[in-house]
Amino acid sequence: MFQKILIANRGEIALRVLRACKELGIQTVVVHSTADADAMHVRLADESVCIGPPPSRDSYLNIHQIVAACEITGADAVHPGYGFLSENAKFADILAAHNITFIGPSGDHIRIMGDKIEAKRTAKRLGIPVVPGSDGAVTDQKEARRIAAEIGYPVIIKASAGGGGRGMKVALTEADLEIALQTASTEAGAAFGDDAVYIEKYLEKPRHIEVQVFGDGFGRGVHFGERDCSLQRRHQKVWEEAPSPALNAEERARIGGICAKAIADLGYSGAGTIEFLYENGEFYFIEMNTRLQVEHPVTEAITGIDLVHEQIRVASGGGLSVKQEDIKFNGHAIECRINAEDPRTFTPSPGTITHFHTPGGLGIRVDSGVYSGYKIPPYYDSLIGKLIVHGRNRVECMMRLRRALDEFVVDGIKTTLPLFRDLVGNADIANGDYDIHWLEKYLAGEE
Ligand code: MV4
Repeated sequence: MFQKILIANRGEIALRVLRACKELGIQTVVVHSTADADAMHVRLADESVCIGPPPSRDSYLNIHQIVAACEITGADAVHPGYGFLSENAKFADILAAHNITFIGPSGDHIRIMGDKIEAKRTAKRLGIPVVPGSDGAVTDQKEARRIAAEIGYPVIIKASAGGGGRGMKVALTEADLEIALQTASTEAGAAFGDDAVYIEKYLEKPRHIEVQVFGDGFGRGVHFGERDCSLQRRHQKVWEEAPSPALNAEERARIGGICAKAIADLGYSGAGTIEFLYENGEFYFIEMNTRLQVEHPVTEAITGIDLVHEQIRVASGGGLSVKQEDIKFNGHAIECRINAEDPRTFTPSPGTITHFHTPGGLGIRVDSGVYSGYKIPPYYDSLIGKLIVHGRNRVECMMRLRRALDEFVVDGIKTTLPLFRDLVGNADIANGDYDIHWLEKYLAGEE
């Protein structure tokens, strides 16, 4: 097991990882920018190293500073959290070259999944169902027309170097195809330095369902069920839940089994998320994330398993603490992302939190790095905390969520709490009846 882990992140996830390290008896080092000297995780860590000024590229993305901090403090592993360097293959390779363990998959696995064409090809080879479309990059208009005619309109053009909603264009008919292909490719070249694009059948009303997987690094793979993350705004998740209100146990076991086997065959190590669009009872792979995700606590709530413990165990060569048959699903969990933003316009609202009171009681978890008197710096994303609620079933979970939202107090800044108080009283949400477009329509006043 590791002696000392360096946490290369900030905010609630840095605290989340720090807690796991403490429980495992592992020493902690945090790196932080000058803007985060007052952060909770900096206070709670055994050691801290200031690695630069507020802009991320000069601090949380500065690989050389982070490697230097490892060497100065004698850290034997790095946990990257999510965002920042968590899916940076070069970072994983550089740490390996310095005999420091990256708590995550190999640089090669990160690289494969970062290239969306390669990821899709790999998924298909491993027996994961994918969205019908081109087999690889599409360059000329004639080929594009042939593929689109074959799969049928509407189609979507996606950048291979994109992901997470960046660099996509929809063509409703052949009349839109030429411009969609041209602009998608040009924009991808400008944004990512890679103009490769591919074509898929455009699914009009899917849900976003993702499967939590783990590889143990010894050729075994397991799944921890799915999360439904359909409630998004501009590709930012707002509300996530597990299990998905749309799936039954049979569908869960089937798609979970496919994903676990794929992870085993890939020889993957650590936590991963396989993302699907789900429509008319069918799953269609879109992307794989090679990190721990923001919404991992809903999976922890329904399985009772600490996923950060598992990441650390796997990275240290100790394997997973559970086999597939030990992973049991219990009840229902919902996560609300509390952002320092206007609840209607989503304009960031940094500043001082004058009063912070979190809800408690059975089934309530709050993951947050903020406190009364804390000043939110304007340089980073606006997530200030996550409310995760668990119940024996979805109805009980929603009852508890409504009560917990009533108790939650954040004064001094605007937050997205009022949005959740609206959502928890909405009939479609109560019925679990929503797709990936529901939230944007609701915010536009159409639902
Ligand atoms: C799609 C799609 C419809 N059809 N692919 C957006 C983020 C990126 N991960 C994939 N995305 C989509 N891919 C096909 N073939 C619709 C979306 C999409 C979306 C997906 C998940 C959650 C919210 C979304 C909002 C708009 C579009």
